[in-house]
Order: sequence, then structure tokens, then C-alpha cells
Amino acid sequence: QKGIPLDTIASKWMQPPIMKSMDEINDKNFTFTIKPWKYDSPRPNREPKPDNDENTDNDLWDDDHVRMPWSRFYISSKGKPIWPNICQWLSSLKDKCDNQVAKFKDLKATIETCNVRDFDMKCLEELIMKIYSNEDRNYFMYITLSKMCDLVLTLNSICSQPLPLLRIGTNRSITMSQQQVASLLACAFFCLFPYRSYQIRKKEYENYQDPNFETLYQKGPPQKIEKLKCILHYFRRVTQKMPNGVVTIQRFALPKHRFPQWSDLTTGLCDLHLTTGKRIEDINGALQVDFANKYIGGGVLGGGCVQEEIRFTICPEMLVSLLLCEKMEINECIFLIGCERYSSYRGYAKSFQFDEDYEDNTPRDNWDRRWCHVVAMDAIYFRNPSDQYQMKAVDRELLKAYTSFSPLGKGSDYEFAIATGNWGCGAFNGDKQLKAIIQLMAASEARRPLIYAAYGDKNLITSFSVVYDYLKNQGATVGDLYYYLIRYYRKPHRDSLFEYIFTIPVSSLRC
Ligand code: AR6
Repeated sequence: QKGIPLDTIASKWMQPPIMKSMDEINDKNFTFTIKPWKYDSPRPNREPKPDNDENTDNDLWDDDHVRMPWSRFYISSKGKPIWPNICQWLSSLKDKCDNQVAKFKDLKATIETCNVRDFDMKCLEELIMKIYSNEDRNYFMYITLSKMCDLVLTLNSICSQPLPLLRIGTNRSITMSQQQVASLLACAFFCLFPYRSYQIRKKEYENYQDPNFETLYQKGPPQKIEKLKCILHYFRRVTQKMPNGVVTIQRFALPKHRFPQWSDLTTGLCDLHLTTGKRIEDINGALQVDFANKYIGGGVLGGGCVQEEIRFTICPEMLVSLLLCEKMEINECIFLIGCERYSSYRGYAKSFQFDEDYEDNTPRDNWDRRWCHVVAMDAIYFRNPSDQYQMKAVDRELLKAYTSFSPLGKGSDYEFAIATGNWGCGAFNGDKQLKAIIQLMAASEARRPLIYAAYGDKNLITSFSVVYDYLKNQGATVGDLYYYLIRYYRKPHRDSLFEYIFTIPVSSLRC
């Protein structure tokens, strides 16, 4: 560990920021699919209730809302509503589960019938039929699966409100109960969201992920099976005992007038803590960064298995963002607030493995969300890594990081630390030193401390800490760092960025 001790940075924010009471929020950009409550005391035993107003027609079938499989407008080629049939097929699967006769082929046939086409489900089959013990298989096929059918069968009462899509350029959020999320994810398990599957996707969804789990079931590398273990473990947990909290998915677009003019900034450098001992998801009381794809979730439902995919797999409630969010633009990010963690894991990428159950005891805020804020921010993928030093690329990454680090509310309660690390430096080929300086600039300008989790890279934390002290001792500003990046780009890059910084004192930077 290096820099300012973690306790000194994080202790101020061990308790979640107190939000304006839900019932006082009167902003059409905030959608609540549960009845908002008045905040009185922390965590009385409260069950979030769906906000069903029977007098309004909630069946909105348009390109601004999630097309729900229960909609009366979801019709077959013969003009017949599809939902009653889905209910019938799932009820008969449920009967088989309850009578302990359900087989994997019944599950497959149900999904295929609901979708009127054949599915490759090799990975799911291998997990359930070959890898699971008899006990695990029976538990899944007879108990968990039956309750997952219930989650879908009750979707039209649990999730009856229109769900606005979080589209490019909007600052919208959706707050829903963990139970509603579980119902939506059960639908994704049975691949029930219309028009979203890649094979039959409508043009209106070309900028969206496919939230249905179909691609995860297809034949593929062993880590897909490990991801499936985590996701089925989530379903086992929530069907055993439904968590009674709340989650928010919030899209944020930084308006143009707030774009920083980096070279002019006189802000000093923020506090910095560096660690190799902790992973981002283990740093509490901080905004945890998801090293995202502009299509949120990246390859989580495919073969991908790096930081973002692993995070979504151990915290599957995050998968609901694939249903809701259009791809991110350069001045946009997506916050995933309150999602719980259900699994622990070992390994990474090809060696990733589900380890065991994880009990998440993170305290909840006054909306009953786990005090866990994650921000999805997508770096540039550099096919040719030398492109990243061009100021156009630097400016883009600075804007993305600043957008993502900008506090969501006013006051020091919202300026909790940022927990990040080698953002953009794995699958996306970034230079760790450059990205470290970019994130330091963005966190400083957002007036928030930075916690850098270097994922075992001791050399990086030592060199970053020395360069940080060197800059801090000379009173370097964010604008000064920008000048270093301009000058570094103009020079043929023989030295590393950190080495280069040591060759020019801050006072002679702008000469
Ligand atoms: N905590 C701290 N650092 C980590 C962790 C962790 N839990 N996991 C990995 N690292 P990468 P990218 C470090 O490749 O380059 C996905 O498919 C580790 O050093 O996930 O931004 C997305 O969907 C690793 O090499 O992020 C995007 O498509 C480095 O962080 C794409 O990858 C970068 O992790 C984003 O790629």
C-alpha cells in the first residue's frame, strides 16, 4: 500500500450518502417502479411494493420503453397475443418441476417453443447434466426452476409499469425492487424479451445489448459454464429468500457547458491511495469503476470474462442494465446503484471459476439500496496502442473519466472516493501510466480522492506513488498535467510517461 492510508480516505464515507426522500422526488427523469416511501428510520422491515395504478393503462408498446413479453400488443404472425401461450408453456414446465419429472430437454423445449426456433444450449446442458452433482441438478430442476417459472408468471403483476429505455443523451434513472429485477432476469433466462435476440433483432435495438441469455447457453469456452454457475447460484439465492432491497440504474450525460478546458485548470491534485492487495469490488464506501464496453456488460453473455463480465456475473442484478441501456456516447456513463453480490470467485479470464456463496452485508441507504455505487465507463479500444498518445484520444478519455467521476449530487456526501485501477489497459490495450495520469486529472477536477487498485502490479504502484509525490511537492495542477501529456505526445516516445515527467520540472513546463 502507498499514498494516503485507505482508512483516512474512506472512513468519512463508511455510511451511505443520505438521499432526498423518495416520496419528495418530483422529476420525470426519475422512474420508480415501486411505491415511493417516506424515509423515516434506517431499515425498518420494509417490503418494496410494485407501484400498480390500476386506473392507468401501463401497456406501452413503443420504442421508448422496454417491450414487455406480457404486452397485449406482442402478437404472433397470426395476430394472436403471445403471453397467454408463454404462461401456459411455463406452467406446464413448472408442473413437471413440482412433480420432480422435469428434464433438461423440457427446459430446452420450453425456451424453444416460446421463441419458435431451435436453440444451441450446449453450455447450459453441460453444466446441469454433467457438471452438477445429482443433488445440485435435482435442486435446480425441481425447485429453483419451478420458482423461476413463478417469477415469469407473475411478471405482469410484479413489473406492470412501463420501463423507459435509458437512451443516448438522456439523464434518466429507473429505481426498482430486487424482486422486480429478479423477475426481469428470469424472463431473460427464458429468452422472452421480444425483438432483442441477435438473430431476429429489430433495427430499433441496434444500439442495445441482447439481454436474453441465449448466447451464454451456446457452445463456448469453459468460463461460460463458470459464469452460468454464478448466475444460477443467484437464482437459487433469490428464490430461496427474495432480497427486499432496491436498485437504481442511472444514465448520466455531461452537458457540453460542463466539458473542462483541461489546459486552463488550476485545481490541485487530489488525495491518492494505491493498493495491490484489494480488488475494486472489495473497496467499500467508494465509487467502484466498471471497465466497461460502450455496450454495457460487454461480453458477459458471451465468452468475455474480464473485469466487467466478472463483476456482472457475481452481481447479476447488474444484467438488468443490458435490457435498459442504449450504448454510451463519449460524454456518458451509467451508474449501477445498490446491486448485491452473490458469488465469490477465483481466477481471471480463462481461469475464472465460481468459488462459493457470497453473503453481502453492505449497509443500505435510505432508499434501501446497498451502499454500492458502480460506474460503467468505457475506454477506447486501441487496435494500434501508439494511437493513444494523440491528444484527440487523450481528450476523449479525459472527458469520459471526468463524466464518470462527476458527483451525482451536491455536497461532500457525494464526493466519496473513486476506486479504480488499470482502466482500458487489458482487453483495450491502454498504457497504464497514461491512464493513471488521466484518471488522476479527472478525479482531481471532480474534487474526489482516488483509490488505485493496481491488481497485483507492485511496480506500477511504486512508480505512480513516486511520480505523484514529485508532482504534488511542486504544487502541480490539473492543467500542468495536461501540458505534460501534450509535450509527451510531441516527443517520440522513448521513455515511459512517468520517466518523461521526471525530466521536466513543473515550473518550466509551459516555457
Ligand atoms: N480489480 C482491479 N483491477 C482489475 C480487476 C479487479 N477486479 N480485474 C481486472 N483488473 P479489462 P479494459 C485489471 O481488460 O481494458 C470487457 O470485455 C487488470 O490489470 O477488463 O478496459 C469490457 O466489456 C486488467 O488487465 O478492461 C470491455 O469490452 C485491467 O484491470 C473491455 O473488456 C483491465 O481490465 C474493457 O477492457
